[in-house]
Amino acid sequence: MQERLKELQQEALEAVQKAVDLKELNEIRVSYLGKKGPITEVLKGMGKLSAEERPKMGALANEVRDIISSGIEEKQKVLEEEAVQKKLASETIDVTLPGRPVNSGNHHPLTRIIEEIEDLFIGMGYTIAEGPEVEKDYYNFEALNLPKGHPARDMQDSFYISEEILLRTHTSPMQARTMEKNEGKGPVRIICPGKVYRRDNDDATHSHQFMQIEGLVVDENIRMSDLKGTLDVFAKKMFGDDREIRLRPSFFPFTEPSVEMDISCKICKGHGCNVCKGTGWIEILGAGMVHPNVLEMAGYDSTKYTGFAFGMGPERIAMLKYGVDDIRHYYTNDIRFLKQFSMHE
Ligand code: 2NL
Repeated sequence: MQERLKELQQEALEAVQKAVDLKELNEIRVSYLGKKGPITEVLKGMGKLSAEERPKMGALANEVRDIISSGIEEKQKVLEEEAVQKKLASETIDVTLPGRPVNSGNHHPLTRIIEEIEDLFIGMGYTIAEGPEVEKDYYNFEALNLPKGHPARDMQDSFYISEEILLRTHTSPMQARTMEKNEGKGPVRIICPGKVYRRDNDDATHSHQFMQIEGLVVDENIRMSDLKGTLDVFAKKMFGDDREIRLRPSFFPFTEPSVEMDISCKICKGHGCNVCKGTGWIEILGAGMVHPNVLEMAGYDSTKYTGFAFGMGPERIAMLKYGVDDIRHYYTNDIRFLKQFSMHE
């Protein structure tokens, strides 16, 4: 019996040594140390032994069991370590690989121009006023000195929702609303950016939906020279200190007098090129002194209060600043066009 136990110990330890993985090792554990294993089998024959030999044999059986058990445990540690090493080897990370680039977006060129203009005027004490794109005929036309039947209403063919409601054709209605809210008191200093709509066929220079940004100042003693100084600061900050401005007489129903502002052409320095069409000057915006009728309709005493206003198209400003040649680029969202503005942020 003693020999048989030693034999089993030898056999089991050899099998443990040969085990190649944890699964095989577990099978060995079950087959040698389990309830139906050979050691239990041997111990069943203990009844035939003398009382003297029985405890000795029991002790030996336990010893053999312990030896096999610790042999398995040791081998298990070795196999587990091997498994970890194997996994590490097959999953190595090359820390020198370059990272995957993150696809970052950027602001739309029109958003950038609008924010740049907003910041510039915020720096001069203006606040931003935004309002509805679906507007009452009253604020879009009537309050701006464009009564029903006025020829300028035909000039701006509009998208009407109903007889009295339309898509705004300019951002001026928001300025009329702000003046009305101020109940005849100054000062008003606002910038109104936003989408506007006109019934136009889209081409390189026309879009049925586009952006406008307007400014309005109303207070006592506001003069034409305030307008001119403001526009000069704007032109120099936006296009460069080396730019000159000039004002030409013009006409808008909501301003009197009305002007158009040009900036000197940087490309030919005033000598004439194809951007300025040989004139040396580039048209940038329209402006004027707020018409007394507009002030009165908004609740101001036009003998006491005066104001100036200006309006421009961010598409045109961005075209001049970035050299964009077709207004449709702004609205067709070709990623190759939009990506070109990412490095200027
Ligand atoms: C242009 C010209 C202009 C205004 C807009 C305005 C607004 C009120 C009162 C008086 Cl509430 N005027 N806005 C004045 C002159 C010109 O825009 O060429 N825009 C693209």
